Amino acid sequence: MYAQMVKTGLDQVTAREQMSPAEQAFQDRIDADIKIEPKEWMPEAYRKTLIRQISQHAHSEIVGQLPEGNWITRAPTLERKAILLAKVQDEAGHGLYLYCAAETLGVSRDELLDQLHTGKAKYSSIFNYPTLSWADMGAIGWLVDGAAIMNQVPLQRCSYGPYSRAMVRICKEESFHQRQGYDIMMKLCQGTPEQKAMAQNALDRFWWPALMMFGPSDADSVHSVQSMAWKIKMESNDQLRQRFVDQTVPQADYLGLTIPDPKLQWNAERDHYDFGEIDWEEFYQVIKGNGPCNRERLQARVDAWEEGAWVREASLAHAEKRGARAQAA
Ligand code: FAQ
Repeated sequence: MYAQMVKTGLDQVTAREQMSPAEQAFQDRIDADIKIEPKEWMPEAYRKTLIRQISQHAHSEIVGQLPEGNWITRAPTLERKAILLAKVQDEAGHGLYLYCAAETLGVSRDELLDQLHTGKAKYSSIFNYPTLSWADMGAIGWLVDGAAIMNQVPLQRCSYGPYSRAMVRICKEESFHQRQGYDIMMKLCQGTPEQKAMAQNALDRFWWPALMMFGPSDADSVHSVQSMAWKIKMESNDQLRQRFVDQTVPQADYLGLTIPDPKLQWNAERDHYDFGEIDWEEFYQVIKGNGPCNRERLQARVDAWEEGAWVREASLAHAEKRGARAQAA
C-alpha cells in the first residue's frame, strides 16, 4: 500500500522448503550470527532490502540536518551554538558512512540521491515537522536521537558487516546527541515559567511523531518478518517503541513535564507502560509526502544538489587533470 516504492522484489517471507540450496546455506550463516560481507553471495531480495533500509537511513540523517540547521544562527549562547553545529555535522557524517555502506551493495550514490530527490525513497517521517522554538532542539536531541538510538543499538549486531560496523560509531555519537538534548530540556525546566512552558510545548509537539519513528505497528509492518529472519532488523517496531516509552517516561517525570497522552499509565502486570493509540492516518499522510514540511525539506535537498553541481564538476575536472599528469610523468 504505502510500502515498497523502491522495489525489493519480495512480497512474502520465503519458507525454508522453498529456498534453493544456496539460500538455505545463506540462512544458516545468518542463524549462526556469521556476518555477510560485500563480495559474498547473497539473495537478490536481501541485497535490495538492505539497500532500501540503509539508504532510507542515510537520507534520514541528511534531511535530519535541516530542522536543527534552522536554529544554528539563533542558538542562545556561543557554547550552545558550537555544540549544535557539531551535532549537525555529525548527522552529515552518519549520512556519509551509510551511503558508503549502501554503495558496497553495488548501487551508486548518484542513484540513491536521485531516488531521494524524485521522492521514490523515503526518509524518516520525523523530519517533516517544523522546529518552532529553541526548546525543539532539546526535544529533538532527547526524543528523536533517543528513538534513533533505541532502534540502532540492536542494529550494531545486524547481519551485514558494513552496516553493523557503521552503527557502532553512529550509536556513540547519537548517545552524545541525546544527552545534549536532555541537557537543553533540563536547563529550560529549571528556568523561568515561560522557559518551562516552552519545553512542555516542544514535548507536546514531538512526542507522537517520535513514537511514529519506529514505523507501523507489527501487524501492519510489511517488511519486519523477513527483515528479522535475515537479521537486517533485530527487533520489531512495537518492541522498540515500547522500550522507548518505558525509558522515556521516567525522564519526563524527572524534568517535571507531562507526556501528552491521557492513556499513559504503568501496567504492573505487563511490567510496561500502556499508552494511547498513535494517529496512523497522520503517519501515513506524512510518509506519503503530505506532512507539514515534506515539500520544503525535499526542495532544500534538491536545491543543495543543484547549487553544488559546480563543486562536483570542478572536483572531477581536477581529478582528471591529476590523472592525466600522473600518466604523462
Ligand atoms: N518514516 O514494513 P515497515 C535519525 C516505511 S535516524 C518514514 O515497518 P521497515 C538520526 C518503510 O520504509 C532515523 N517511513 O518498514 C537523527 C516502508 O516503506 P518502503 C532513521 C517509514 O523498513 C536524529 C513502510 O513504511 N532510522 O533519526 C517509517 O521494516 C536527529 C512499511 O514499514 C533508520 O532508518 C518512518 N518512521 O521498518 C538525525 C533506522 N516507518 O520502504 C538527525 C533503520 C516505516 O517499503 C537528527 N531503519 N516507514 O517504501 C529501520 O529500522 C526500519 O527501516 C524502520 C521501518 C523501523 C524505520
